Amino acid sequence: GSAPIVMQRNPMFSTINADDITKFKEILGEKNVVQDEEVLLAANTDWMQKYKGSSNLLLQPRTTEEVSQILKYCNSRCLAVVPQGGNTGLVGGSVPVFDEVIINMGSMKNIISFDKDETSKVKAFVPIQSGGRVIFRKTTRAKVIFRNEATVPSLDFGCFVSIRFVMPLDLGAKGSCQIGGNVSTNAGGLRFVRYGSLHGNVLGLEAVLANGTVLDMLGTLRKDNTGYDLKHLFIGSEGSLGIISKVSILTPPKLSSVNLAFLACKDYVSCQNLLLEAKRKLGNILSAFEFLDSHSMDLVLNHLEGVRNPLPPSMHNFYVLIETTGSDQSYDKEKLEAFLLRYMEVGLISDGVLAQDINQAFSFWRIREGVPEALMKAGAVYKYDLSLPIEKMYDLVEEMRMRLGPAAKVVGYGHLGDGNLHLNISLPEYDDTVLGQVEPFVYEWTSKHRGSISAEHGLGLMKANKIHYSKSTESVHLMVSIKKLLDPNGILNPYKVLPSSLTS
Ligand code: FAD
Ligand code: 2HG
Ligand code: ZN
Repeated sequence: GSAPIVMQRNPMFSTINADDITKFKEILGEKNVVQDEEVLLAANTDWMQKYKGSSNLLLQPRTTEEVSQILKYCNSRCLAVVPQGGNTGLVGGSVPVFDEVIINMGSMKNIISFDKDETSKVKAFVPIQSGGRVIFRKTTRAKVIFRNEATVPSLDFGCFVSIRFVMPLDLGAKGSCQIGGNVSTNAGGLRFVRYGSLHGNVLGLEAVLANGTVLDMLGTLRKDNTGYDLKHLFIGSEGSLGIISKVSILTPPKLSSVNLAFLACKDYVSCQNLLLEAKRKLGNILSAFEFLDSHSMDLVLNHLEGVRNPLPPSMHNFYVLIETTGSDQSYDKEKLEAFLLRYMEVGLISDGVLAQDINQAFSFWRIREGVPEALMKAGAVYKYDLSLPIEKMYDLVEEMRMRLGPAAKVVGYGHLGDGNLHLNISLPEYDDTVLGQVEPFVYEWTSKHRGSISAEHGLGLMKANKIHYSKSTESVHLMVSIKKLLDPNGILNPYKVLPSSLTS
């Protein structure tokens, strides 16, 4: 069963009628106004199969102009909408709560242009990625170097946009998620430790406001201090302020030398110290530092086919993936090997292997990236995506394990290099008694340690009413004012991000 959501539909919103359908068909053409039950069932259900809406209508715009016309009409009729990308979000933000119109962005996937300047920083208007492949259409501008279909990112180390450049973002959902969804959630992912936040990597964007106004903020400059930098409002606003229709993003050069180590550590303190040393000793070649506990490893081994632990069976409590990316294969490899040897000698590393080829590297990544999928297959799951001081992070996992006893599997993994813990509680089925033991404890604990209750997934529906654990009353009120200014009828992704009591 799914988790029940006790909430009232906002009666201010209209319901779809035949005239609306006619109007949408006029704007989009017959086939992009979707009422097919099977398609709607999938689009109403989130990736975890936990949140389910009951929308009867999905719209597929192909251009900014179409998005603008749809929103203008919905706003005039007070029809609520939910923008949807790849529907891989983990906080119930990408599916309707009631009968909101689903605006699916999957058809907007063109690369508009691709430039490289002398310093070889590359700016690209990147499309929306979809369906397991990045589809690159030929475009009109001369500098475009992509052909129709470029690399399949899920088979490679990173999320490559071409032979020569990489996306500064990589995450387990790369086969399905879309750039628009990534930017709307300000996704973090596996290379954050190297490339940093999308707030730094997104150079510009175009957004369509609730009333249909198109905001062109599609700059490609690195520096631009002319007034308030409005694009940042849309990065991470989870579809509540506007629909992102275009993005320009930095794509750093793809470096030829990538090395990946899969390591075991006896305790959390060793992982933590290893991170400090890695930042110091590997410096700028460090491109990922991820961890998982043995409970996460067990889940992956039990629920995913073809996955095996590359290290001989032993009582390892933690696993760490360290990736380096640089430009000199022999130098980088030597550097990493020397690092591993040294920290094995002093006991921070108990065992480890270095990937010998791309297939092996892929199989190591599969273990880490497979944890969410294994958890989903294991049954019901409560997910907490927390930023915490690194030295305190795993205490929470242990306290939670003690608190819940053997009835629940409590697992901890995540982006250790960024202080981002993924605390997951796995149960055969959803259980309100267990949930009552977990919440508000987990939020209070996080707040007490001045952490964030959403490091990278957003607030969505799950945590809209929990924002005060991480943000001051004054900040929340300013957010509500901004929401009301940009979307006075509240049609954009209602019930999400901000507490409903303040927005409706
Ligand atoms: P959706 O899920 O469709 O939407 C997410 C939110 O953005 C919704 O609120 C939606 O309304 C809004 N939205 C979507 N498109 C637009 C648009 N064009 N304009 C305005 N609003 C829009 N997240 C991380 O941060 N790091 C990870 O490492 C990571 N790993 C993941 C691994 C797996 C296996 C899965 C299933 C998810 C993972 N996620 C991760 C969460 C999720 O993939 C990201 O949040 C992703 O960025 C969502 O993109 P999407 O296209 O699927 O968006
Ligand atoms: C990851 O890093 C994702 O694997 C998902 O952000 C985290 O499932 C989760 O809690
Ligand atoms: Zn993550």
